[in-house]
Amino acid sequence: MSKFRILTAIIGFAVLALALVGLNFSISAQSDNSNGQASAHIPVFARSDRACGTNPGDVKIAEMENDFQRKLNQRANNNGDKGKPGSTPTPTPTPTPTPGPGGGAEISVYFHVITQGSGYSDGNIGQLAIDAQIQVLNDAFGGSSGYSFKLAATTTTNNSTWFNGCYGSSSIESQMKSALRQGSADDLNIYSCNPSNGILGYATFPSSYQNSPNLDGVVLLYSSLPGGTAAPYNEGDTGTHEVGHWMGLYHTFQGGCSGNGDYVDDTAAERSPAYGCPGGRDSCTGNRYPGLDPITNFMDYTDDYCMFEFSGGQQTRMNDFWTLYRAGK
Ligand SMILES: [Ca+2]
Ligand SMILES: [Ca+2]
Ligand SMILES: [Ca+2]
Ligand SMILES: [Zn+2]
Repeated sequence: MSKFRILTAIIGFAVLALALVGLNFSISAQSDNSNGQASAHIPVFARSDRACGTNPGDVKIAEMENDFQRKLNQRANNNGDKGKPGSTPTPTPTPTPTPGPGGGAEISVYFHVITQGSGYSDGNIGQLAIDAQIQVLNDAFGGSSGYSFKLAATTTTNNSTWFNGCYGSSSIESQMKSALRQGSADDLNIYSCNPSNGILGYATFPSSYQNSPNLDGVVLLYSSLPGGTAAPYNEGDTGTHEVGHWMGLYHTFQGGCSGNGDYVDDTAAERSPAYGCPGGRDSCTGNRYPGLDPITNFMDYTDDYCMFEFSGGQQTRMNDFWTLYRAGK
């Protein structure tokens, strides 16, 4: 390519980017009432709006990873070092790279629909959307991951406090989940409602179950389910993403370009969330950070159509968390 063509391409890209920013701004500015809907509960998402409420801080992550390593080491000691002379029960600092045994299971899903009335924008999403969400989970976690999801029960609760307060108030969250949660550590409880602050969903991590079993599960914006009104986040992959957290995964941009990132080796480091579907994005560069950003990964913030995969390392991590924290528990 000549210098002139490169320059032209750069200018073209800059113009396009500015146009997109402008578009974004106008959508955000009008999002309250420009879609002709009387209800304020139908969100219109600008491209930069995906927000997940599952954001553990460094201290929490260190706690979870320490606990995870302790359990991995315990398992390694039980399996490999039994009776070996000189083997010591104290945990070694080296992580065990062996993939988790087993992995894969049929997971019972308890789906809790929270409403504030009978209309769609009141959260009354209908059975078809729930069935479609289960199918999306099966497509995402089936195959080589080997997890399938089966709807065990659906509950519907008309409670506007729970519907609008299902995120951001620990007392409302606790009240709602304590009243509705079913099953044990290996059962998935999903709540559909209207989390505030543009949050599309949030989840609890496997290690949280032991101390807070009642809070275990996934909360989803009702309109993020397949066919919902939260475009471009309405193909059910908010559900996939949050169940990914529930299975032990962090965001692909966790930790940015430094440290352990998302604690998965085969997902390229990523400085910040990717929105839309920015092909070719490379936010951590140089020899230490080979590979383009994992924008097609379910654990990034891209549009639903753009995210379609978990990496092999993520599958291994999910298997380890499944067997150590959830299976049969
Ligand atoms: Ca990584
Ligand atoms: Ca890179
Ligand atoms: Ca997708
Ligand atoms: Zn998330």
